[in-house]
Amino acid sequence: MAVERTLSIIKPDAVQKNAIGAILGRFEAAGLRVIATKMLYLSQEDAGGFYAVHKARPFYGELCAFMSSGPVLVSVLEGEGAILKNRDLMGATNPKDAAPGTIRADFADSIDANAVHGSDSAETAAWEISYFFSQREIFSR
Ligand code: IDP
Repeated sequence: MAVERTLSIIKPDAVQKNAIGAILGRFEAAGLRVIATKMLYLSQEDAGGFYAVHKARPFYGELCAFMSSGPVLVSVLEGEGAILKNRDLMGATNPKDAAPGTIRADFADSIDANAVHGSDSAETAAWEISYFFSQREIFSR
């Protein structure tokens, strides 16, 4: 399997719950490596630009407001099949549908406050990583 990079965001609800370490620990235990990370307080504009793909969706305003409601931890994860592996660790978007043992099943409260974001394709991952990180901030092995 190819070594990939993916963007992870620990959302404001999970940061508020003091779950940063627990969530990063799950990535590491699954063989993913944190090769860049930083804590940010997104503005509505930062969140809106990041989620521009969802602009036409009815929940866009709510999503941007939530993502700028408190600090987040953005990270780049690297490893074999990192994109799908991270999505598997996260679980379904709605925590009610998330499989037991996934991050969203264990830490998320609702479909909007759902603890984590993870890129959904290689193309998206490259764009999302460049949205938050410069090359000098990424430390691959
Ligand atoms: P994903 O985060 O599992 O990839 P997407 O469909 O890409 O899910 O949606 C992006 C984010 O938008 C979700 O993580 C969730 O926070 C929010 N979202 C998606 N659908 C709804 C909804 O129906 N109501 C409120 N928020 C939603």
